Amino acid sequence: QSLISTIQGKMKADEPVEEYKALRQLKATDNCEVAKQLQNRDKNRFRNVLPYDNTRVQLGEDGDYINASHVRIPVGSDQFHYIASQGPLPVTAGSFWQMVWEQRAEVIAMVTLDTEGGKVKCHRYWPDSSETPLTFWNKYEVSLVSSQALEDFNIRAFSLRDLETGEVRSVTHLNFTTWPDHGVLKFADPLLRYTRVIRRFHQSGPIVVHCSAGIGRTGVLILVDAVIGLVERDQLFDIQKLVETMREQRQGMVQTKEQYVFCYQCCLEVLQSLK
Ligand code: PTR
Ligand code: PTR
Repeated sequence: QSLISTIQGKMKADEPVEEYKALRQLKATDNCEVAKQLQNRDKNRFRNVLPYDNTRVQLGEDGDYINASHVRIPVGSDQFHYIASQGPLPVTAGSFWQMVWEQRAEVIAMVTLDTEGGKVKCHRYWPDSSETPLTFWNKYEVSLVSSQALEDFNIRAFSLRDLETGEVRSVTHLNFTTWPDHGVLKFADPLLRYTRVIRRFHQSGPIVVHCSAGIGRTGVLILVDAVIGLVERDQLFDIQKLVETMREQRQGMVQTKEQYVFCYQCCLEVLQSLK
């Protein structure tokens, strides 16, 4: 209750805007050397959105490169574990499925369309028909099991098979379809419904979240999901601190001022819905 009035007071006084400005002053906490190596350059969708060396997701025994970062939010002595990733490129789709496999992710939350306004935002790294599985590197086979289109998001069930060992796992793909990049949603409600579905499918392992660059919309979604988790565990939270924690692990998380204010709106609605 007091958290609700604190948040309402801050929003009335336009404090989130000031907080966001302060967040922009944060210094980089690490280098992005691996992301900049010559052999990895083409694996980045944007030259200016790179993972830190320390928190990047490492692939295989050699620690191969993908533009994705571990984002851990401390919760008491425990933590929520997310992976924030760029939208796969044609050359990184195999690495993406390798990451999903190795990290034992059960849920992929995709918060972009593959094309927006005629521009490709993300490579379609999944099969559209159950008759045509996709295979990457003769190692990972992805088959569509079922798909369901809802108003603001699509739910797809995939089976992911390691062709070398024959082991099969289920992966749920939740694609939010009504959120343009750099933009915000008018209402929090569709996103809150979406996070509820994420929580229904997620049992263990990191939740893989990606948009196009993997910082703006991805940042908002992780923040809102973490806040719901914190509230459910009766923990207090501070939005500015949370974004700071996220930005220490991946640069630019919650990219714009409007997205930051939208986080406040979502958190307020989460708290109010509990009353
Ligand atoms: N949706 C989550 C919840 O159950 O509250 C929040 C959460 C996210 C919890 C990640 C745990 C997470 O990571 P792990 O599965 O690694 O503990
Ligand atoms: N070069 C682009 C820019 O700075 O605008 C990179 C970029 C693109 C950053 C999209 C964020 C973007 O949004 P999102 O992380 O939500 O895909």
